Amino acid sequence: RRIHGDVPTHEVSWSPALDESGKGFTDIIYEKAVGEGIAKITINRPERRNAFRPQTVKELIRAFNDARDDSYIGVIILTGKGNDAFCSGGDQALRGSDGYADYDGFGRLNVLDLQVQIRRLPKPVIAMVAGYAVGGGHILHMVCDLTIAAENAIFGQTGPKVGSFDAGYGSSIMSRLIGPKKAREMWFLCRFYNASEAEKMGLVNAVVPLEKLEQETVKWCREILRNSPTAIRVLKSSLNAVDDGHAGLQELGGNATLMFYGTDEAKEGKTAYMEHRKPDFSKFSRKP
Ligand code: S0N
Repeated sequence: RRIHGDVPTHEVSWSPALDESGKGFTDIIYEKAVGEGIAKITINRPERRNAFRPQTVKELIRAFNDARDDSYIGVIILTGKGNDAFCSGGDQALRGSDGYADYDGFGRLNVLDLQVQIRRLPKPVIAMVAGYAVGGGHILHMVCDLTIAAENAIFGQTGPKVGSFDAGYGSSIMSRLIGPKKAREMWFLCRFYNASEAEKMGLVNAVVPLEKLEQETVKWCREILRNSPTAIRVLKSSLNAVDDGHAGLQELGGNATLMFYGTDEAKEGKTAYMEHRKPDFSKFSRKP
């Protein structure tokens, strides 16, 4: 017996979205699918192969926060504008001696905050990759939960070529994904890998023709959306827990607390406090 029928294949219709500040975006496009729980965040700097500057990252953080807080949204797509690049990493033109500087002259590496945000976000994030995902852009796709790649996608690290490196998630998660030897190869040699090589390495979940990229990604979103949001939420945090150390356990533990609050046992504790009486936990079994 099939639990679900076929995944709907109708075309998705995107509508522009804002966050609670009501301010628009310059470096990204933020959209939500009409009538379904999908948000799409697009890095919109195609003339720079979607390289990010601090402003881009600030806007990405705002959009991801909004998608997290919107209880109607269950899956988030991260992508880049155009077919040439998902993201080419930090904007090298703005790189100074203390990170990347734009609007106020201070250097920043705020993409690291974005990486953590995506890992902790209690909803799946899918990287939809056409063209180059290189440098810090490659790391962004790796911290996403799933990656759907177009046949023209190219993956690689460039840091050691341009005098930079990501010794955080960019190294540890890569090693987990493709194994320690291959991770060393990717970082030490700075080779580029095509989509089918990336699929064999375990870097991506699926490779599809470029013209089917969004259709296929939306199909994966719809399949996820049919499943239990709480199960997905807890699974995401449990899949990350070991690698994310105390912060990973905190996320997983937070989910346990969240669910415990819904039980009569937890409610008895709160109610007793509010009623200025001793809690009576005697009716709750100590399960084996
Ligand atoms: C992506 C590549 C391979 C595309 O080649 P293609 O198709 O031949 O296009 P180009 O002609 O090279 O590029 C078109 C225009 O876009 C500009 N451009 C491309 N990438 C960037 C970029 N990253 N920064 C600024 N400009 C970029 C080109 O200059 C060109 O413009 P015009 O026509 O005006 O010259 C190819 O473009 C390429 O190799 N790009 C550079 C890739 C790269 O080295 N990226 C930086 C790697 N480092 C990081 O990302 C570190 C950032 C990071 O995540 C991080 C992590 C941990 C700790 C710190 C950091 C941190 O933020 O530093």
